[in-house]
Amino acid sequence: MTMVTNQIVNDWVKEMAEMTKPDEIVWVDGSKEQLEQIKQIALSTGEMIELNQEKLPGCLYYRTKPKDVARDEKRTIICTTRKEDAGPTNNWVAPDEMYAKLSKLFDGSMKGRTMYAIPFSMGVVGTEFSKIGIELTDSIYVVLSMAIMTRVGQSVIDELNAGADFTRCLHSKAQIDETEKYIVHFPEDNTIWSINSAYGGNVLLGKKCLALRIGSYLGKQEGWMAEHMLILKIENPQGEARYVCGAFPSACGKTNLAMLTPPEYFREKGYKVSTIGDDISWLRIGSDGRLYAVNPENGFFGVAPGTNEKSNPNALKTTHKNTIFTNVARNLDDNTVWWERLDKNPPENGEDWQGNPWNGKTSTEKGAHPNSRFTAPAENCPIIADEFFTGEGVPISAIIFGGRRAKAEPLVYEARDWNHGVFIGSAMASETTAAANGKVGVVRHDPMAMLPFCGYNMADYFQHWIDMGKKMTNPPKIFHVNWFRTDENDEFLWPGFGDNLRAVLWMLDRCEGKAGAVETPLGYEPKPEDLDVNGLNVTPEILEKLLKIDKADWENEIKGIEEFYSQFPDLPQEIKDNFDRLKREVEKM
Ligand code: GTP
Ligand code: SPV
Ligand code: MN
Repeated sequence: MTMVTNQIVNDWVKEMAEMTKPDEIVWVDGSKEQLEQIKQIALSTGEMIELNQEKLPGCLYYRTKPKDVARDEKRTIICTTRKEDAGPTNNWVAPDEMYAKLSKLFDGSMKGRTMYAIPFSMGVVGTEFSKIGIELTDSIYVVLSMAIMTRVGQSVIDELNAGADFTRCLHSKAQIDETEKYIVHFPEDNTIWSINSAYGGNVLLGKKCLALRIGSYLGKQEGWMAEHMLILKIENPQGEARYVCGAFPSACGKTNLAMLTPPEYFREKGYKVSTIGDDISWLRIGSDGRLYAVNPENGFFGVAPGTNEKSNPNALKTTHKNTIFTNVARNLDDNTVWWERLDKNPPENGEDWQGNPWNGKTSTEKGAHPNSRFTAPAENCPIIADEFFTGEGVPISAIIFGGRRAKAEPLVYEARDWNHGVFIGSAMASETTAAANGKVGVVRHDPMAMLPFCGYNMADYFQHWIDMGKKMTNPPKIFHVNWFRTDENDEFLWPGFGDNLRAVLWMLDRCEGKAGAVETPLGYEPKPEDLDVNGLNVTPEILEKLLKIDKADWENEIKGIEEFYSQFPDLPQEIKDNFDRLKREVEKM
C-alpha cells in the first residue's frame, strides 16, 4: 500500500505511539491477504477461535470478559470545555483533566504488543456524506471488526494524503480493567480515546463514538443530523420505492425492522422490502427540500438471541459467512454457534458464552449472553438495497420513533406536524435492555433513542431538530410505534417482526393521503379498519387493546415527561407548546 504522506497524520500516530509504546506499528490496508495474516495471529494466541469452515466459512468466535459484555454508559464521557455543552444527560469531565488522567493509563499500555493503524471511512469514500477516521488499537478483534463494519484501506489513505481531515481514534484494551475503563469523546478536538474494554460499541470507534456522538456534534455545526436509525426501502406492487427511517433504542427492533420479511399476503400482492441500514443514519437536506439518508456503516453488529428462521431469516443468512460471533454459545461437536431461540436444538456438548461446559438440553442457564452479537458484512444480506452501495442519500418519507413499552403506548400514531413529531421523539421512553450495562426492564426516557449517543447538550439537540424542520419544504412525516404492548398475561399483543410492515404501510398511505385515521390526544391513530390485518390472527378486540389510549396511563406519562424535562432549563418553545397541548387534551379525556 501507498505510504501515508500526510504529515498531520504521521505526527499524530508518532505521538500516540510514544505514549502507548507498542513494539511495532502496522498500517492496515484492508486487503484480504493482510487481514488473513492478522487473523492467523489472533488464532495462534487464542484471542479468536476459527469456527467450522465448511458450515460457516470465514467465521470466527470471540469472547469478552464477563463484565465487558455491553456498552458502558457510566464510563462514557463527553469532554467539552464548558460543562453545559455536554448537557445534563452526559457524563462530563474537563478535557485537560481527562487527557491527563488517560495519558497515565495509556502510558506503555501497548508494550509488547503491535499497534494497528486502521484508516477507515464512515460512508462510501468520496461521497458527500462520508467522514474519515483513523483508529489506533492493540486489539486484533477490533481490526477484523472494523474491516467488516467500516470501509478500510487504500482509498482512505488516498483521501488522507490529499489532505482530508479525520477523527483521531485511540483504543487500547490495556488490562481490560473494569475499574479503569473509559470511553471518552473530545468533540472540540475531533478525538476519541477508549481504554480497558474489548467489547463492541466501546471499542469499534467508528460506530457509536464517531458516527453518533462526534457525528451529532459535527451535524449540529454543519447543518445535518446523525441519528440512531435504521433505513428501510419499501417497493409497492407498482414498483414505486419509498424510504423510511426508524429510531428505536438499543435492542428494541431496528435490525429486525430493517430486514423484515413481508407477510405472504403482501408478498403475493407484489410488495418488496430491502435493507439500507440497521443502526445509524446520517441525514441531510436535499436541494428539493426533502430529507436524505445514508447508512455510514458497512456491516451489521446485531443482537444474536431471538434471531431465527422465523423472526429474521435475512439476518440469519447474513451471518453464514465472514462473520464474527461474540459471546454466543458454542457447539463443540461440530464447532458451530448457538443462541437462545435460534432453534429447538441446542447443543448437548456445548460451551456457554463464558467457556464453561454447557448442555443446552438440560441446563437452566443461558448459553449465550443476552447481548451476544454477530458482526457481519452488509453485502451478505440477501435483501441489501442497491442504494446501500452507492452511498447516495435516499429521500425519507417517514421517520418512526419507537420504544419497548408493556403499557401506555399504543401500536402506532402519527404526529400532527414536524414540531409535534420532535416533541414525541423528545418525550419517548423505553424499557432498558441488555445492550447497556445496568438494570434491564426499567422504563427510562430516551429521546430519539439518542440518550446514550448524543455528543452535546440534548436541549440544543432538540433545537437542532426544530431548526432542521424549518429548513425543509417537504419534511418526512413523523410516527410513533410500540410493538411490545402486553396483555393481562404479559404476552405481546402484536405479532411483530414481518407483520410490522402492516403499520409501515399505513404510515406510507398516510404520507400520500390515502389512509384513514382518527384524531386523539397523542396524534392521529388508525381506526381498527385502517390497518390491513388480512391473514393475521388479530381480532378487532385485540386491535382495540393495541390502540387504546388510557387516561390514567397518560396522566402518569405526563408526570414522567415533566420530571425528565425538568433537567433542561431551556427547552425549545415548540416542544413546550406541544407538551402543553398534550396535557390539556389528556385532561379533557
Ligand atoms: P441494537 O443493535 O442494540 O441497536 O438493537 P436493535 O434496535 O437493532 O434491536 P434488534 O432488531 O436486534 O432486536 C432486539 C430484540 O428485540 C431481539 O431479541 C428481537 O427478537 C426483539 N424484537 C425485534 N423486533 C420485535 C418485534 O417486532 N416484536 C417483538 N416482540 N420482539 C421484537
Ligand atoms: C447499541 O447498543 O445500540 C448497539 C450495540 O448497536 S453497540 O455498538 O455496542 O453500541
Ligand atoms: Mn444500536
